[in-house]
Amino acid sequence: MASHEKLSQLSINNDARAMIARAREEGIETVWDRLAAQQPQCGYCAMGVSCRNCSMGPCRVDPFGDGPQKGVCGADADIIVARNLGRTIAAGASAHSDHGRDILEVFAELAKGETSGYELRDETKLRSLAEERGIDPTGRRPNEVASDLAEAMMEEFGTAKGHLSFSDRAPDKRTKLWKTLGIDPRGIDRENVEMLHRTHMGVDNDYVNTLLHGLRTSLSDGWGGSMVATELSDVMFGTPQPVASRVNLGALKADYVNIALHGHNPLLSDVIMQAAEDEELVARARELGAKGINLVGLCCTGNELQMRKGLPMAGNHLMQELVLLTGALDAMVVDYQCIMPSVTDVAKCFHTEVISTADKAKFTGATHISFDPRRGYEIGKEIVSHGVEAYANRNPERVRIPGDTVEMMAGFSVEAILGALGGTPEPLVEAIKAGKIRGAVGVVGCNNPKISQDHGHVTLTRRLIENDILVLVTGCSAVANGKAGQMMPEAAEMAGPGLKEVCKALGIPPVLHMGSCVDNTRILTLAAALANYLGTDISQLPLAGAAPEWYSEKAVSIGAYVVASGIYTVLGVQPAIFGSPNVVNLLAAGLEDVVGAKFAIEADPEKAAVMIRRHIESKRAALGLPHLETKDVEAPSEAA
Ligand code: BF8
Ligand code: SF4
Repeated sequence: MASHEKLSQLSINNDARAMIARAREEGIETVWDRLAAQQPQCGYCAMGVSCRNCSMGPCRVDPFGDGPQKGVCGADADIIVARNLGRTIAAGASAHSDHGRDILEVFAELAKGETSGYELRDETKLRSLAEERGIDPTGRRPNEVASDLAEAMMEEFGTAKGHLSFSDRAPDKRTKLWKTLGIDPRGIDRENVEMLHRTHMGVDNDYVNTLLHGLRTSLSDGWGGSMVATELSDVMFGTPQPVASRVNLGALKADYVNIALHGHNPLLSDVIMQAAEDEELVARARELGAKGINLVGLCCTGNELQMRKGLPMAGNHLMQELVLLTGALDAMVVDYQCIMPSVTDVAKCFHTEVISTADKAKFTGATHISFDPRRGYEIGKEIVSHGVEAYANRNPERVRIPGDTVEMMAGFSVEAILGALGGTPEPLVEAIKAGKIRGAVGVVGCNNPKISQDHGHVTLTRRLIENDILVLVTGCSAVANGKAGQMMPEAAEMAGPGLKEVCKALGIPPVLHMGSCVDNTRILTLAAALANYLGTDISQLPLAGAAPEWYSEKAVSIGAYVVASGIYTVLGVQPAIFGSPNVVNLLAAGLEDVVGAKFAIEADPEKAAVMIRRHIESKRAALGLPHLETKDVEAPSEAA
């Protein structure tokens, strides 16, 4: 059952390869072994034509026409594929939006003075968010403003208001289009619940109608739940500013207590960072023979802390088992999302304690310490103390930390980017008009063991910057690009001449870290600001999105809201839609006429780069800007 592929086929990173080799030596199972054991994966499921929405089923439709063409209820491939995709979007949007609600609830309690370990760190942003919702902050105390803001935001989760205020950030042309199409999101929870309703047997039996609601559901994430998460996290934990950081398993230190913060929500991890500086805890670590306490990040909780505090990152999604294999991790603290159930199994092979913290995300084999914002700091200390005590059980002979860290820069919030440009989008717009920067692309999303780890992110990003395209990264893509050394100001040398000149003038890298996956909303906000500045729609700008190694339902929701917002998006992994040619045609072609953007699917990042460059040049041409002809874009990249 073990995977016998060459290490070089599994990851492009040396430290990952070293730890996969160790897992093989010691007979410890990892994600790659389990992927091999699952082969061949179900072809019906891969094409999206299996359904178990009711107990007349489960059913499957034969995409090649020999077997049944309809489920027991009569649903055909179009209906089944659309329903499955709709549910996938709803699951992803729900994950993001429930994260947003968790932040909002603590924000509301903070406003009432009922929390420990939290502050309103960005009062400027608090005031501007209040004003955006028509709440006048003049002469009022910050916590009163926060209280009103919390209440106004809570209304947008349900149906009380019927409109999401953040969607007003989008250009008028876009919001009018959403209304005309009937996909203007009305409430964050509402759209998700309605998707579950529509996909119950015998409700929405028109695949186009179901998919349009899929777009509306995703918009309730991008311009709703995720945006609430990003903006309130900034108010509570600080709006990111450029900060130096590091990445790789080398972020672990052999002579320190090492604690990894894994998951997505900064609510607890932020107080843990405060607690790790507690003198008593540091003294106890020294008493046990450690030099101190070292925290490292994984996945998006790590990104949140790296963006605001420069926390070093141990790695992205596919590093979560491998970080345990160093034998140097004393505790892995998890909140929720993207945490493989297998981490407790791997941890058992070492001394590492896995500590779960969210009551909605428990793990068999983990120690559960329930998070309570009223005792945030105290709980943070309790968790760090577990890590410190676990250090006593570490076997130094089993410690293997491969390689060193790579330097990277993080912290590019919209405020930081516009700040670097002198407070207005004008210099960026001028650089785009002049062709120094040809366009901008969000390269985002996960790792997926079906693709050599980080190959998609790093190759695509490299080809884009070489061709003067600014790249904005979030989530696991940011970590991948950091490891590849593409996120330091010096990486400007890898960029084409125009982008290099702009990056050098501003002292920024050609690949900008904009945060965690909920922070993809920063990309929406920036795109909207550019479009509004030019008095045009987002779909007319030379922009694109890409998710070269996506795996999660959240990534599907992100892809859908990016396209519904008018941005062409290329996926590197096939979604489960190929059992319905009609659905494929709608998503990869027809949507262009509906929302002004569409999906493309291309597994080879070299080809994806060419597709994106062509798209950007065509948008430039339509705007009357200097552009390249398609044949010039066909040419292989000079630096390749
Ligand atoms: O939210 S990029 S693997 S860690 S889903 Fe998960 Fe994908 Fe990473 Fe962050 Ni986003
Ligand atoms: Fe089968 Fe229809 Fe039930 Fe799905 S909803 S399991 S296709 S009968």
